[in-house]
Amino acid sequence: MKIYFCGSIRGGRDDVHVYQRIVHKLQTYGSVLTEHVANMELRNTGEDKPAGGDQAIHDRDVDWLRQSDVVVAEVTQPSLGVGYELGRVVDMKKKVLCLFRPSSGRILSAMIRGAADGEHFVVRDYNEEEVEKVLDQFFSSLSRT
Ligand code: 6K6
Repeated sequence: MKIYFCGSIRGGRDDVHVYQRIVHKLQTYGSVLTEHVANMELRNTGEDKPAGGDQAIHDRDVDWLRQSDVVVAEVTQPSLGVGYELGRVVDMKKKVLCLFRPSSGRILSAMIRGAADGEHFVVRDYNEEEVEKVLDQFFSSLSRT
């Protein structure tokens, strides 16, 4: 299974330790196309940009989104890029799990919470300590569909 993980980069790297935990668990279900999102060394300044610049990043990521079987997004730290990826993927009709931590004190965008349809697009509030259990529940529900 090919899994696309979304998490904030230029939106801010405060939650990178949570992304690491999620990617580590996702790797037990399949291959994570975007494991760099959880890389502690990747900063939000742009200095780690690959050759080809932003257009190459965009085109490669949209291509990976198309190839993926399932998309998991950590949406607590607001990120334009993650919002854009989720908007694109809704039109691809893939299974999406959005993970949000209410303990952050933030309120999730209505455009993400309101996109939940109980079938393709799932939004799940969670605490960091239960993240592995929440992922297990989501992936076992996939194998039943
Ligand atoms: C490193 C530092 C700044 O930029 C980079 C290299 N950039 C990216 N490399 C790979 N994927 C990226 C990059 N920038 C954004 N993305 C994609 O958008 C990822 O798949 C993330 O899920 C999302 C993050 O968007 P922003 O707006 O928070 O950067």
